[in-house]
Amino acid sequence: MKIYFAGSIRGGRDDQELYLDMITDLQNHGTVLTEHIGNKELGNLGEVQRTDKEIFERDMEWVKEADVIVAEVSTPSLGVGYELGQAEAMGKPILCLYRETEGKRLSAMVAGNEYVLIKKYKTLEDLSEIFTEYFNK
Ligand code: 6K6
Repeated sequence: MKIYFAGSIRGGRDDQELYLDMITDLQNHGTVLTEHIGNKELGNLGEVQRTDKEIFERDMEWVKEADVIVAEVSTPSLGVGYELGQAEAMGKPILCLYRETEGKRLSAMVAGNEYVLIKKYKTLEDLSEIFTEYFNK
C-alpha cells in the first residue's frame, strides 16, 4: 500500500511534529512516499536543494503512484488543496484528518466534497484508531 501523506509546508509548519507522528503511524499500514513532510529541519520555505519545479513534478508523480492520499487539513495550504484536487481527478481514495479549532472552519471545498472521507480527531490515539479502521476495512 503506497500512501501519499499531504500536510502544510509553506501554508505553515505549526503541525510539523504532529505530521511526523502521523507518518510514523501510517508506516504501520504501508509505505509513506512523502516522509519529508514531517521533517523538522525543513521550515516553511521547504527544501532548498530542489527547485519548485522539481518538487512539483516529483510530487505529482508520487500522487499518480499512490494507492491512497491521506491529508492533514487543519492548517490551510494551497499545495494540499491542489494535491487533493489532482488526486480526486485521478480517482484516488482520499482520507482527510481535521482537528477542530475555535474560530476556524474547514474550507467548503473539502468539507462540502462528498468524494472525500473526512475524519475529525483530537488526539494521536484518535488518529491511530482512524488509520487502523480505514486500512483494515
Ligand atoms: C519538504 C519538507 C518541507 O519542505 C520541503 C520541500 N518542499 C516540498 N517538498 C515536497 N513536497 C512539497 C514541498 N512543498 C510543497 N509540497 C507539497 O505540497 C507537499 O506534498 C505538501 O502536501 C503540500 C504543501 O503545500 P504548501 O502550499 O503548504 O507548501
